[in-house]
Amino acid sequence: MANGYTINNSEHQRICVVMVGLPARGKSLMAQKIVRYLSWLSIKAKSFNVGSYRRLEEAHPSAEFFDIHNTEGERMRLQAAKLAVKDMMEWFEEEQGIVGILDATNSTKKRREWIRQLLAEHDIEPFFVESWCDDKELIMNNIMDVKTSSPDYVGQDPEEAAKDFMERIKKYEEVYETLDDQELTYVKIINISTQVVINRIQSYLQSRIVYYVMNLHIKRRCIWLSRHGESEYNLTGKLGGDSSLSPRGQLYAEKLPQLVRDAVGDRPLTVWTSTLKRTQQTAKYLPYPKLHWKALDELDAGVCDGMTYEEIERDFPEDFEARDKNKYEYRYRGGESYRDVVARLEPIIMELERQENIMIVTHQAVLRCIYAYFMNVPQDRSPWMVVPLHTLIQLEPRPYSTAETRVPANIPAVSTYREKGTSTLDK
Ligand SMILES: *[C@@H]1O[C@H](CO)[C@@H](O)[C@H](O)[C@H]1NC(C)=O
Ligand SMILES: *[C@@H]1O[C@H](CO)[C@@H](O)[C@H](O)[C@H]1NC(C)=O
Ligand SMILES: CC(=O)N[C@H]1CO[C@H](CO)[C@@H](O)[C@@H]1O
Repeated sequence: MANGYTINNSEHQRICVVMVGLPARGKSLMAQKIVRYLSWLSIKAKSFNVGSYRRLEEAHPSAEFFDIHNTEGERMRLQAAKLAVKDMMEWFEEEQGIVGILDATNSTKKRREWIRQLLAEHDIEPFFVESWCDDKELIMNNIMDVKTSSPDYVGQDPEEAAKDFMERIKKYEEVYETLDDQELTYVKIINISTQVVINRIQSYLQSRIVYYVMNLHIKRRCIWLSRHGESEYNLTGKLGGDSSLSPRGQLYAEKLPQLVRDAVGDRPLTVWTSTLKRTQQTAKYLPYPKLHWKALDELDAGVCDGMTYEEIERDFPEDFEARDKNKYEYRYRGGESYRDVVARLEPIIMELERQENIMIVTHQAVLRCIYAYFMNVPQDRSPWMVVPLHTLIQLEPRPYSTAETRVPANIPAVSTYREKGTSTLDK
């Protein structure tokens, strides 16, 4: 079975991304996004949050706990950091991890040196990622998010929690040393990418992570997804091709502007489609700027293009079975696999991270891959997800999850869904 990485990691490197930055600088959010992005690209990644280890011993510490002169607090924090590192090392060894993320404050040079040495002993490369910010408004917004969602403050008065949290930040500020160690590999993101400082980036994998975190922003926005309206091919169950919409697909295209207006309101929007007729016809009546991307074209079914599932099962039974066994890896003869689609979608995901409100009208397999990225759906499940025709999907990325709403257009369509392990013959 194919086991190649979508991102080239030919150096067989193991990297520990060490997050650096004061509280409320969006470190955990960044750590989670890096994990989600790399996992989507089949790179084994996991985040180890020191705070959650510390919480095992001290669930609701006060700001005093974070005072550098509080020896008991310092002992417990060091203990938590050690536990997190120990679990991470085990994960690298036992689960063949590639990118481990140490999500902690690590505010001093001394602490960074401690981690660097520890990693060197295990042949793991340290890569420091600092989120540095002195924009008061950004920090306040982050504090609001933290005090409403941090497990440290469950059940506490929000005002008190915010005050305590600001005290805690002050304690860290007293000892905080920003990254400027010439010999370390690091990226320092200042004021959410207003300025980015890069030092000693050495491998391809590191440079991909740098590129990714540079493109992140934290503005509120939504992404809307829709499959194209029912096509002529869908009526006959054929795959691929470049057919036009069926009459019911056409109805969906006509109803879509109202559906989108109700969801989007007066926010600015850009519509992306594939280069195929059925997505462009679906988006035809949407009164927004449009872009056509080749990368959004449907999964290429190769020699099976234009065939029905029945014909494939009859003519290429072993292919039909192989695809059923591992739909993510299966590559059509002369065509593509889901893994191939993910690889060509990477620039789309990068651009989506940079943009604000975007609507994408595309095809079933492509939509599944994009959806899997935002909703963190594992690869054994994503190719089997049900994405109905004639439905608008709204995704709203939030600090710790993505909220989803589905708006059906109530226009009937053939179901083109085939369940895993089912035959299309003799039915
Ligand atoms: C970050 O943003 C704040 C507020 O806009 C500004 O005052 C500050 O100078 C910025 N810092 C840097 C290093 O760009
Ligand atoms: C619907 O038809 C299009 C061709 O018009 C095809 O690419 C797509 O795979 C079909 N959907 C399914 C799941 O059969
Ligand atoms: C959460 C965490 O481990 N932070 C540590 C980073 O480094 C400083 C200085 O050694 C420690 O005091 C923190 O506990």
